[in-house]
Amino acid sequence: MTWDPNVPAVFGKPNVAPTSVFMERVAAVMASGWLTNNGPRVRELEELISEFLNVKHVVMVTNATIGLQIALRALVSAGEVIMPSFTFAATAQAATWCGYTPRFVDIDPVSQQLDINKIEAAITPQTRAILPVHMWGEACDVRAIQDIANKHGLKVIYDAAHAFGSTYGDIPVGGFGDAEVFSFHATKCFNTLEGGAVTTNCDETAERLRQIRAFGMTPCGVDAIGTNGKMSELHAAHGLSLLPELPAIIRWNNHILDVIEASFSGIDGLRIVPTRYRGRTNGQYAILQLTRHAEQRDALIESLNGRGIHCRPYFAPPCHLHTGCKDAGHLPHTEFAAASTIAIPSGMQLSEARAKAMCDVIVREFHALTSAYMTVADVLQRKSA
Ligand code: T4K
Repeated sequence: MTWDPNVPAVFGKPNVAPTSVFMERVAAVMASGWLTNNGPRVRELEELISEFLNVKHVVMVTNATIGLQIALRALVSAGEVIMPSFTFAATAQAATWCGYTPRFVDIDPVSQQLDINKIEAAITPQTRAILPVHMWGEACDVRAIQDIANKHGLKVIYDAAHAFGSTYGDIPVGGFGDAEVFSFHATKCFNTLEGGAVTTNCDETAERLRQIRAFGMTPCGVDAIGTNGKMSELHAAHGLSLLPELPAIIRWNNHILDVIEASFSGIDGLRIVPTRYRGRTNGQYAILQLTRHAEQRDALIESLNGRGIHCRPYFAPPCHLHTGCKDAGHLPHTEFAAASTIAIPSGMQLSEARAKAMCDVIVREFHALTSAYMTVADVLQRKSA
């Protein structure tokens, strides 16, 4: 099959719950007279997710950004938090919003995850926590990270925004470190339109998370600085209606990722970032990297967008180059990843044949752009010779 640009594919296209199932729940919520603040659907979803992730406590929140803030507030006192710079702005902003200082560490160029060999050199007397990201759904090296944290007396909070349904070996992401934070934004394979969850196996942490989620209130008063991180019943209703579909979504995502990986295997200058070597993942992300000719990344995105393949650069610029964070110096692997990475369409919107046809277009456009570039470069070289 050839690619039809009139039937576009979109990075981030939401998975939506079956409309009739969702609308039935919406009607029940509206008739119930209980719309938010730890309502029955939020509690039901917390229970189902707790079972799914095999973790003791699940605290639903309005989004992962607020979830990260709540987890940091619950676990960390003022100081520095070690994290990757190659991540969504939310990871760093959650820490700065709470008054903590991000200490950015470079990534491993293969996995695009926080380089565990560089963590210890970044630890100072002010360091309080490590905030690694299960990048693109691949679980971090949780054992190595926990060893470093134990040795230095640090908390570990995982940004698990991408990793709902992923595993480390056979163990689901959700119970590692002191807490893990998931995003249930519309673009995630499982979503509550906007939403997220903080998970932990610690009773005391869970109690604190719940308290901070609702203004720091206890039955007797207010004894913590809290926020409003409560999820509404309508958001939970979407989650409840989509959750039964998740196993099929994960299966198909992974099948399409197989097709995409096979299509780029052996193509010089392009690779798919590996995401399935420490365990299983939700298969949601197909992340393409230009290992050569990264200067053509934006031109490639523009050309693909014009052909109905809607892609995005991530995460550019990386966090250490954001306003207010420009003190981390040079992080070479992070900067190269930010300049060379493209999130391409994947998952439920693609059939096998469409996935293959899409990849063929990407390879063809890459070759067209880079051979043109080589010609110009050759001309310039010849002129200067
Ligand atoms: N930590 C990490 C590592 C994260 O990646 C994220 C978020 C967070 C923390 C914070 O999670 P939340 O606070 O959001 O729960 C998107 C998502 O908004 C964001 O959730 C996600 N990560 C990030 C990787 O991607 P944008 O600004 O690129 O999203 P947006 O809304 O422009 O959507 C991207 C594409 O998705 C669009 O170009 C088209 C498609 N799309 C999007 C929406 C919302 C649709 O087709 N339909 C839609 O309704 O950040």
